[in-house]
Amino acid sequence: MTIPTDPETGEFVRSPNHFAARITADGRDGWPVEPGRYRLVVSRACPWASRGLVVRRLLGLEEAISVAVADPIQDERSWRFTLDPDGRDPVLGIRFLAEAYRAADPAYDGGISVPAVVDIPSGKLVTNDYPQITLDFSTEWTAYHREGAPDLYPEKHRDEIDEINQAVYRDVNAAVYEAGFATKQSAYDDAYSRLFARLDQLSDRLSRQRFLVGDTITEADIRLFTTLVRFDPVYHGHFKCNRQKLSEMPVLWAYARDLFQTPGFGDTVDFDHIKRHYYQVHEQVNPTRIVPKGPDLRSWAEPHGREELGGRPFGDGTPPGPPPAAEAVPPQW
Ligand SMILES: N[C@@H](CCC(=O)N[C@@H](CS)C(=O)NCC(=O)O)C(=O)O
Repeated sequence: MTIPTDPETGEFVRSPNHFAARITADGRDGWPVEPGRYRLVVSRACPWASRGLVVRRLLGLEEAISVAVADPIQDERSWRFTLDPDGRDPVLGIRFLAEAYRAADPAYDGGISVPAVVDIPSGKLVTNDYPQITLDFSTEWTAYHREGAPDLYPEKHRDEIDEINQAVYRDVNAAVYEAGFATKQSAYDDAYSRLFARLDQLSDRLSRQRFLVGDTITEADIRLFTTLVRFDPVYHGHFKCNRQKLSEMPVLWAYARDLFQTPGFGDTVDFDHIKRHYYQVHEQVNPTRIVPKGPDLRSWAEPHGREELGGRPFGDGTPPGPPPAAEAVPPQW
């Protein structure tokens, strides 16, 4: 995979999300909420797609929105369904996610990214607009949420959640990539500085409260979690985000373990997919494509002690049950 960078500044150039239609309760974009109609295509390696996996689990949308898991290793045609029998997604019947992009727009020649939501009857991609996908799961699919589903985007906290999400996107979610893909020292230095300054600030905030906003789990925690869980296995080494490991930042490490041990979070994480994707796909960063054996993952199960800060993880709701058997990830250690 070629990593696009600006030759002048050495900065990573992120490709825009081209397909931004929304699936809504009123169907105003032509895509109404309808259980069984849409397939969420993910890679368990991808932090942006993994948000969707977590939100879908927490809200109990597994029956309403099915999921396709792509092979963590892309080839030159991008994401492929080589984990499935005959290398085809059993529901969409396609071998490459690119086929759904082309079905939606035959002239499209941009990046093929996950997460992607595909309309099963037509085989067309509806959206790859990942920031909106999870918010719409929370706000448009309410009729199909499980009983006891938490409110991950509560009205009274939306401004605060949006503000934190913006900072976390710029200085954490995206900054790790900008550090790792930089081709000039100054671009790397800038991303590294922003990342650790923001992590310090988040750590300070989370030393006083169990979750980022209010006293329950929200969309803001999910977006931070998917970067933190990849930190020691990938970003610390492969992306050179190495001032400290996550496991050397006590507050953030306990916060990440708290979420990991919450049903709906850790049970979506596949460290094998995560490590193989980053170390094998980014040949510019890791030309030998060797996948490191560490770190030892067993410490993710250690007590976190965050209950002392109070908080009600699911608010007035309840945790989800175990994942459907077909979606269970293998034991991680
Ligand atoms: N287009 C979005 C999608 C999220 C994303 O970057 N997904 C990655 C996997 S972690 C991907 O599918 N990359 C392939 C590509 O964009 O061609 C973005 O770049 O902001």
